[in-house]
Amino acid sequence: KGQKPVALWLTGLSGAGKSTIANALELALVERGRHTYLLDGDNVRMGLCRDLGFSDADREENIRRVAEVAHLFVDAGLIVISAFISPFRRDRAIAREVIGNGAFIEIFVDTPLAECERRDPKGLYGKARQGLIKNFTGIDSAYEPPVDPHIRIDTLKDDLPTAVARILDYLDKWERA
Ligand code: GGZ
Repeated sequence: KGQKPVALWLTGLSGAGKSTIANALELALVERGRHTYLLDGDNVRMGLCRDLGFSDADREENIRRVAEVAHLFVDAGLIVISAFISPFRRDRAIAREVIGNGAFIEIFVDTPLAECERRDPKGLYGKARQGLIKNFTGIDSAYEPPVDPHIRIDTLKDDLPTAVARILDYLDKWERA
C-alpha cells in the first residue's frame, strides 16, 4: 500500500502564515514516512517563474505553471504542498482542473488583512502603503477568498500545531475515503 498522491493547495494573503504552515506540514508528513515536495515562492519565483512579476497576468501565469508542476509531481506519486497567494478564484479553479479534481485539497490560510499588516514580517505592507511596492495583494491588488475551501485555518484561533493537526486529520480521512 502506497501513499495517495495529492496537492495540498494553500492560499492566503502575504504574511498569512502559508509558508510557516507548509513547512511544518511537510516535516510532519515526512516524519510519517510520506514522500513530499513543497512548492513555494522561494523555489519557484527564483527559477521557473523568474520572468514573472505581480501584475494580474503574471500571477495568473505563475499559478498556471505551479499547477502544471504540481500535476507532474502528483503524477510521480508525491504529496505536493503548494504555498502561493494564488489570489484569483479562477486561477485556483484552473489549478484544480489541471491537477485533477480528485487530487486537489484547497486550504484557506485565513488571516485578516489587518493582522497580516500588523505582523508585517518583511515590512512589505509598510512599503506598499507608502507606494514603494505597487500591485500589493490586499492593498492595491485583489485577494478573492475561497468560497468553499476543503479546510479553513483561522490563524487568530489556531496555533501552528493545531493548524497542522487539522490538515493531517483531513488528509487521513481523505486517504481512507
Ligand atoms: C504580493 C508580493 C508582491 C506583491 C512581492 N504582492 O510574504 P512574502 O512576500 O514572502 O510572499 C509574497 C510573495 C507572493 O508571491 P506568490 O508567488 O505567492 O504570489 S501569487 O500567487 O500572487 O503569484 C511577498 C512577495 O512575493 N511579494 N511583491 N506585489 N506579494
